[in-house]
Amino acid sequence: MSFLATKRALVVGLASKRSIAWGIARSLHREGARLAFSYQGEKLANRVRDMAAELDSTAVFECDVADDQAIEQLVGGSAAALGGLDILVHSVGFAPREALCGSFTEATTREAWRIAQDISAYSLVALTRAARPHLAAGAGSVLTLSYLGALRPLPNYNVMGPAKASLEAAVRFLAQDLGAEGIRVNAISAGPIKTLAAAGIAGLRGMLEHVAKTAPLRRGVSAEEVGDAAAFLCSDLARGITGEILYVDAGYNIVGMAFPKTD
Ligand code: NAD
Ligand code: 0WE
Repeated sequence: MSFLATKRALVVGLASKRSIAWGIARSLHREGARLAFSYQGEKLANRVRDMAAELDSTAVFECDVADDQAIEQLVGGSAAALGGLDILVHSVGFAPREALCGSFTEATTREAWRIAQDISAYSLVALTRAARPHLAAGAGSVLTLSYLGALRPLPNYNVMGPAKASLEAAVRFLAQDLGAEGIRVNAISAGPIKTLAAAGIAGLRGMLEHVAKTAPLRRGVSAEEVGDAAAFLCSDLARGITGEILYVDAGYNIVGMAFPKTD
């Protein structure tokens, strides 16, 4: 199909082959997009460089999204390497580990709140502002990753819930602000996937099993399925869609009450 031929994409948030960013990058590449990547911290440099090479990319930059100057250099370097930008993928989230277990009320410190909001939500605004002058007039697309905890309390997700709520509101404000320039801004709210960011979480296995029992499709979702939805949202096929949160979760979020099997 190659519905992303001619498109140039910057993907932020690649850490391993389990990363949702990897599923997205592979789908974008399959549909013909040219890619640039960033990674956080020197330790990831070689791994991300090797993964980028598998997708025919040598445009790889270090960027901690807490650093405004690093964001400017990343976006400038990527736009220079690709000759402009059409797509920005933001697949970054972080809160201090101590805040992600136990009582929300007790675990949510001022510092954990600040860090979660800064890295998980504000970074979308900062990256989008840096990308704005480079995004192709009339066809730019920005995509971020959210989770159901934005709307509903889930065990241990804690301070990340308000951070995702803030991220989803930022999607709507950015969409309204940049729509006049033809830049679309959307999010995918993915079901739980065993990535590095999820792996260390107590009770993750039980959550994956619960979703697989409860979701309308009676299974979880993969990073590849998120990647395919991302490729659509970032393409001209989705030119009428902006400010939207698209659920890629096997339908889990629509269930009101699960019915135990009776037969
Ligand atoms: P992951 O660990 O593979 O990716 C998270 C990325 O965030 C990593 O690449 C990490 O380097 C990056 N990151 C964290 N702090 C950073 C910083 N200061 N500067 C730059 N990069 C930083 O895990 P993932 O599950 O692929 O997460 C990607 C996105 O998907 C996150 O926004 C996450 O909240 C969201 N999400 C994940 C799930 C899930 O169950 N895995 C479900 C829904 C949404
Ligand atoms: O958004 C996420 C990942 C959030 C996350 C995870 C970590 C673990 C390591 C943010 N910051 C950190 N900081 C660390 O030090 N997900 C949707 C995956 C996830 O995270 C959970 C989940 C699920 C699912 C946390 C608690 C409960 C469930």
